Amino acid sequence: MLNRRRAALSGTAFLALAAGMPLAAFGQKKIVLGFSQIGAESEWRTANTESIKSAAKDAGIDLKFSDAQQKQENQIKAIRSFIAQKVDVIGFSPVVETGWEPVLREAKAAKIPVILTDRTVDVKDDSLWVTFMGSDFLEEGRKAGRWLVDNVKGNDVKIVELQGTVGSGPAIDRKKGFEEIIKGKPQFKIVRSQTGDFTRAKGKEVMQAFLKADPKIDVLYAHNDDMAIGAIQAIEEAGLKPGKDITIISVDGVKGAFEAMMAGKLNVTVECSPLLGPQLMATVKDVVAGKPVPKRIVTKEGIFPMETAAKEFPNRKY
Ligand code: GYE
Repeated sequence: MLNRRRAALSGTAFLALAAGMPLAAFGQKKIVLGFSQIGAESEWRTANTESIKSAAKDAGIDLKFSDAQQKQENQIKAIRSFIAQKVDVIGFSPVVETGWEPVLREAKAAKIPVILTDRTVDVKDDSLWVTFMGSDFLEEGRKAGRWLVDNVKGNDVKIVELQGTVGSGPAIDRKKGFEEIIKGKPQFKIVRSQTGDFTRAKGKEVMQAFLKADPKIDVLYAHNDDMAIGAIQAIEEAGLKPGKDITIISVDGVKGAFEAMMAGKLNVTVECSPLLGPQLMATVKDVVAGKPVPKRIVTKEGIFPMETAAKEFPNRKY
């Protein structure tokens, strides 16, 4: 019996079996995951990349990682190269929602399963991807809106909005969720709204322009913490007090936001966890093993007002 099995196995595999060890521990072919990341635009993204890289290592998965520098064309190129390399699974975080059909069809034709993390795609045929894991951005927008309604009083509240990357899932849904809550409450008005591309530099630049156009601003709603932090600089440079003269609401919950809250410069952040790595690796293994996986895996998250920042800060992992 042993001899027959030995004939069918490689030398190291036979040794592994004989020693009672799992094959994978003895250099059996590792799962190869090609992952196309959006870029390094924010603290959130940096934490997300770190989570994916360290989880791949811990899970013994061979990760081919590619940074698209916020460009869809680079992501499409990366995915095509993963297909050419015949990776086992492709994972990616789509920078924008539309325009993915052709490349996803190529992956399907090559029988390579695709896992979406963080952001989703807008395609008609949902057999083009296996699962989407990440946050509920619409709900994050609603949480931001509810905090506003509960905490900011007045009958003429002027709001400026810093949107995320144009066409991205979180920018579309964080706007929609927020608007849904203030709809029918005429005291809340979004007077200006522009993209800051999820970066500090752009957040600062656009906030400067907002202040120049009309400094009478009561509230800033920023689709992420980095833009809020950039805007805080612009507000201070304009001689105003962020967190007091202008109430600031943002999303993500990165350490930089907690520091700003502890300094009294940011009023609230809605949590959005970037720590998707371990869940991604577990799902990659399930997909390769042919196990069924849920079509949607939603990240659980909360909301942190300024008053809770100092207590919560030591617990923050990103
Ligand atoms: O909020 C922002 C990042 O897609 C949830 O992208 C992510 C967003 C996050 O650049 O900071």
